[in-house]
Amino acid sequence: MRRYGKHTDEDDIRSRPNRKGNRPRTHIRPKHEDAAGGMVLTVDRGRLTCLVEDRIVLAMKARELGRKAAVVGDRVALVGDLSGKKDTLARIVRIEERSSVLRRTADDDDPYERVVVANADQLAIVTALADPEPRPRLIDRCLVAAFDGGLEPLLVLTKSDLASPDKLLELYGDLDIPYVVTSRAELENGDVADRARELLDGRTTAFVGHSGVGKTTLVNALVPVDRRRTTGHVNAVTGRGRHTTTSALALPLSGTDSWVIDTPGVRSFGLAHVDPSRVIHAFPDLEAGTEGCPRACSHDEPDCALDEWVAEGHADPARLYSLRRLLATRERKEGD
Ligand SMILES: Nc1nc2c(ncn2[C@@H]2O[C@H](COP(=O)(O)OP(=O)(O)OP(=O)(O)O)[C@@H](O)[C@H]2O)c(=O)[nH]1
Ligand SMILES: [Mg+2]
Ligand SMILES: [Zn+2]
Repeated sequence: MRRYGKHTDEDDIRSRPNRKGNRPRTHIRPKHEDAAGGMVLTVDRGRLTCLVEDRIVLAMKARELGRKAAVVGDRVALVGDLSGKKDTLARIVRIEERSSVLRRTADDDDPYERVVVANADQLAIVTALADPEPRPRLIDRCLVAAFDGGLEPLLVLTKSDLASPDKLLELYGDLDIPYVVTSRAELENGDVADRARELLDGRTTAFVGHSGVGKTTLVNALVPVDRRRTTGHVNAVTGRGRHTTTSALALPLSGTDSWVIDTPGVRSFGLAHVDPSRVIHAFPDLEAGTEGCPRACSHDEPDCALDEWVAEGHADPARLYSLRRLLATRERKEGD
């Protein structure tokens, strides 16, 4: 598995620090043994906000990192002014190996792969039960990205004050994927925060989903008041959010060793980087049924054992439809 994307958000940003007064360049690069460790909290146009010990330090990528981009959640090594004082800028000289990588492409045929978040343990796939309408296909895509990137999935179904979770839970409730259902009232009286904390405790959780599903609202209910971010409104006509959140941000949960990472809403979750043979892992209810498949089965051919598996009632036909649709969109786009 390729651990780093070739193309990243930062590729087009060529940092040109003020050359004047710089030390002459040598061919022997220092190893930066004295560099301090930090964590990237957010990235804004080439400026990375990092947590170094208990200080917030603004930094930029050192030229020696080349095209490699640091993303939210990355553990990095920094040199330079680490005081965190106003108008100081440190340099990131190393990106440490990542324990997980959440990647996506804008579309299935888009080679421009971006790393959304690094080192998260858990992917909270946030879906509103209404306003905007739930779209299981996005859930399936996020599940694929989670399994592929080494994150454990968590389903978060929001706005249960507007619609019942029953239909979605029929599809996803038995998959051994933990889930939480939230509502406006429970967000406000703190119940959600208590229940969610158990699932978030000691881990780093990235929240993803369509715009307007309530990612930021939920994250705000979890973090201390002074850390809260702006939330948006869902357009009454289109039923879509307004993409209120524009950048990913890592926030600590108080009193625990846990982080939540709020991310901007996505329209789609392209999976061009995922090998088709790995897609089935995100469908644990179907994976068991592939034992009877011919070798290298595409799962969309006459001898595929999944039709029988579903006919025998082992899995919901909608799940097989979703798997095939996902595989088909990927294949068609890859073929041309
Ligand atoms: N009725 C209801 N509304 C909610 C709930 N949770 C969030 N909302 C509302 O949904 C709207 C969008 O919430 P946000 O938290 O900004 O959504 P988001 O997922 O962060 O959206 P982006 O930042 O655009 O990706 C706001 O008006 C929230 O008040 C809920 O449980 N019930
Ligand atoms: Mg938001
Ligand atoms: Zn098959």
